[in-house]
Amino acid sequence: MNLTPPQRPSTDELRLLADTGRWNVISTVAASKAGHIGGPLSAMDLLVALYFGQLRIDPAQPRHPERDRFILSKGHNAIALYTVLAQRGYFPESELASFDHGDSRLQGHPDMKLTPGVDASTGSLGQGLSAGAGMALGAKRRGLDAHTWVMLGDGELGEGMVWETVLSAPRFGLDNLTAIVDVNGLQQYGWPAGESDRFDRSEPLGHVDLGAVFTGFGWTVHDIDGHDFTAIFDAFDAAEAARNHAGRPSVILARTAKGRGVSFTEGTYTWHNGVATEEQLRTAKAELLEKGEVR
Ligand SMILES: Cc1ncc(C[n+]2csc(CCOP(=O)(O)OP(=O)(O)O)c2C)c(N)n1
Ligand SMILES: [Mg+2]
Repeated sequence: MNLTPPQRPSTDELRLLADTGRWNVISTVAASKAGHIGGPLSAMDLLVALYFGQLRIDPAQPRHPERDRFILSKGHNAIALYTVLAQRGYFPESELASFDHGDSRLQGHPDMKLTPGVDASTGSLGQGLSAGAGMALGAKRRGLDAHTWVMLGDGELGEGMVWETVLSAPRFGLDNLTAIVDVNGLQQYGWPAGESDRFDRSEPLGHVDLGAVFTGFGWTVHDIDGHDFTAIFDAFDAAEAARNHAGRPSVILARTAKGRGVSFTEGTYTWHNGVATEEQLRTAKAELLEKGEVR
């Protein structure tokens, strides 16, 4: 392995990157007139921490065989991944303006054949963890030290295929696999409910003790605040230290707020996806870029 982990930026630098990333998400989606907001904003701190402080990658060699892999299993959050890839130097930030155009490399869901830095094509929820387990198993069989990270949504955990891998990854001893669940407490609709409101918007997994479930299947669980960079890196360090030692995969249950960082998007399902008005863009910009102090 000749790729090394990046020098971790300071917390202030990470916050600046994340807030800029959030602004890129909401402004890019507004310009392209379609796209997701809530999940990209909840996942942004985790993505910035991964790409700027964790992954052993080289943007100049996106297909380096020994690189760490990252799979955004909740592929509808593609714009969050694109903005962080651009910030990290995989392609120019100006290219974000082409998001979701027919001839763009930046499609509405990630396409590994189009976009430098994208390791798996996703968008049909539930599939990324299986692909990640395959990559992790392949790395073990080839004697590569690469680590595979997979991010899932909490609503996505309703997909049965996720659980096939939750069951099998410990059996294969995949301690080089880490799942990150963005537990933002909201999915797109929810459980079927009454006639007046067709959907129960409460937490998709509010009735499930996720930590106990993953532990029961043989995973090591880290339950953290997904907006606290210290907690994020503590969990990353523990998952990293497990590689080639623990004999079991790790999962990070990252407690986040959907729509994090913008007053009118935070904590509401209505901004799962959406296009901000000019006035909303002004508000978001003021809150993210012009607040004059670091949160
Ligand atoms: C197999 C499949 N079913 C349905 C959808 C449509 N869909 C896109 S996002 C979403 C909700 C996902 O919620 P969650 O996993 O919690 O994502 P987040 O809150 O992080 O955006 C749904 C149902 C899909 N992309 N794939
Ligand atoms: Mg969710």
